[in-house]
Amino acid sequence: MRFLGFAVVTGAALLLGACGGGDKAATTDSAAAPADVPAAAPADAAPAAGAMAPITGTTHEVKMIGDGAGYRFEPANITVATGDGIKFIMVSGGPHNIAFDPAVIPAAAQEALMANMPEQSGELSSKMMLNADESYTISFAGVPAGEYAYNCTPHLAMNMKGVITVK
Ligand SMILES: [Cu+2]
Repeated sequence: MRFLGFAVVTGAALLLGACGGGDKAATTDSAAAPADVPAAAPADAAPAAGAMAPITGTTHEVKMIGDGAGYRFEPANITVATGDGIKFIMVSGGPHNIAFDPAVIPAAAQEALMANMPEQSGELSSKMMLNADESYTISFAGVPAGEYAYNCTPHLAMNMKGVITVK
């Protein structure tokens, strides 16, 4: 009876010992984790450079129209300052979208435009807009000065094109 009791106590002590060792290992792991955080932070911050740059200037409006006179952006040619935005408004004759041709947009501008175009349906292409008053706003903050030709993918053949000049 006494021997049995001793065995039980010893067994409990061993279990406690095992738990203590486990806790100690866990503590060591969590203590090591904070040391990894500073190293990981720059990697996490890097994608933020590709995050949308907010509009800091004027938001211009361009209407997207399809009627008896044809398919068009109005105005088709617009000049904005870096930091301005353009709100494209669906008026009639959709679906319309705003699509830049990656083949003719310089790399630095592509990167900025990609970051500043939410809900892309394709590379440098906005979502499709079918209903009147739907809109799509692109920020030109961080977009280098230059002339950027764009078109409406569904109506490219009908010459629905425009040029945005950023200066
Ligand atoms: Cu269109």
